Amino acid sequence: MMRRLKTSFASALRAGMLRHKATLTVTAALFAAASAFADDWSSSRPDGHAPIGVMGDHAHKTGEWMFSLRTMHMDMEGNRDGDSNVSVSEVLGDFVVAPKRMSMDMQMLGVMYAPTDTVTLMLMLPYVELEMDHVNRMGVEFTTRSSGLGDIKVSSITTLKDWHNAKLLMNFGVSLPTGSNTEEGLTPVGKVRLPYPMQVGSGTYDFMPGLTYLAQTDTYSWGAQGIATIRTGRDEGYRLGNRLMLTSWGAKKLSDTLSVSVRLEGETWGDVRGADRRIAQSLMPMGMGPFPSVPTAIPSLRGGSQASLSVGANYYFRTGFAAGHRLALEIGAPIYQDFDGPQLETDWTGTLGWQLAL
Ligand SMILES: [Cu+2]
Repeated sequence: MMRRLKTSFASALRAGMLRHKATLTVTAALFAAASAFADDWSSSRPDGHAPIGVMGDHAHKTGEWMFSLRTMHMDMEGNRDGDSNVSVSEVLGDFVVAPKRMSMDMQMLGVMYAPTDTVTLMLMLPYVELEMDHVNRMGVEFTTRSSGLGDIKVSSITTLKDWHNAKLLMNFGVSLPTGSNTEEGLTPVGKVRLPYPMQVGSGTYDFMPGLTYLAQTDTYSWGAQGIATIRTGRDEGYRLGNRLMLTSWGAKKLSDTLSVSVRLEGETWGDVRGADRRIAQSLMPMGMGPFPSVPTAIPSLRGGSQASLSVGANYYFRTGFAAGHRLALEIGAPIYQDFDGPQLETDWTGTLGWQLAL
């Protein structure tokens, strides 16, 4: 008996690479079949990460690191009060200066690390560039710009519940006041402290609690996330309004490397509390009476709500020199906007991202 076993073991060894290859193929086929039926939630597929506009959407396994870079662009043009458009001349009827257009660009470096299977830590380092075009009552057009390191966010993502094909995660983040909120810019009345939306940072410590839900089938995945931003204290005499964001998405896996997605996002945010005394709320043009300066400088004209729809694609490199790398793109536009206005309305947003887990 022993001899026969020994002989067959030896002949198995002698069979060498060919046999080994066959075994690997069978094992791989079994694994593929098992994963097709087991329905366990997996991040190793293109839609294993949410659309790139969503952050803190997934957890990692113990010891795993992930690095990401995102470039985000937002384009705003035209004013809106409530849910209807207002022209520049209507804005200039009530204010000395009217904003016409604004763009926001953000480059964001993200690092994730999982000390345990339950908890993933995340650090986000943004670099922000803002630009706003205006026109005043004299017809003079001018542009203000600000840029710099934004508010650094540290957060944790905790797995609360792990079903086979679904997960419930708890998000908790703190936004640190590393971004400047004392930016200045040149205007027709000289160098002034720029209004609230042109400041790079919030100025305050902000808490960001939230929940994320994820689910997958063989070819589809979907998820939902809600994150609140709760501002604390005041800086320069004010704090920005609190914010609530709810989003939900669905994705279809077209192949092992490519998935496409649609996402709905709703956001509501409050007015500025308090006021920065250096941001001029009124001006006296040509010796006339004080007039409100520009809508962006008025704390009670900052709140609003909006809903937007985005489409996206995730690409997950599985082989070759880029194996493990991810590229993703998402483009969105509002379907509803309602502001304590006038405020500039968003026309479109885009996010391009790269991710690598090690
Ligand atoms: Cu990650």
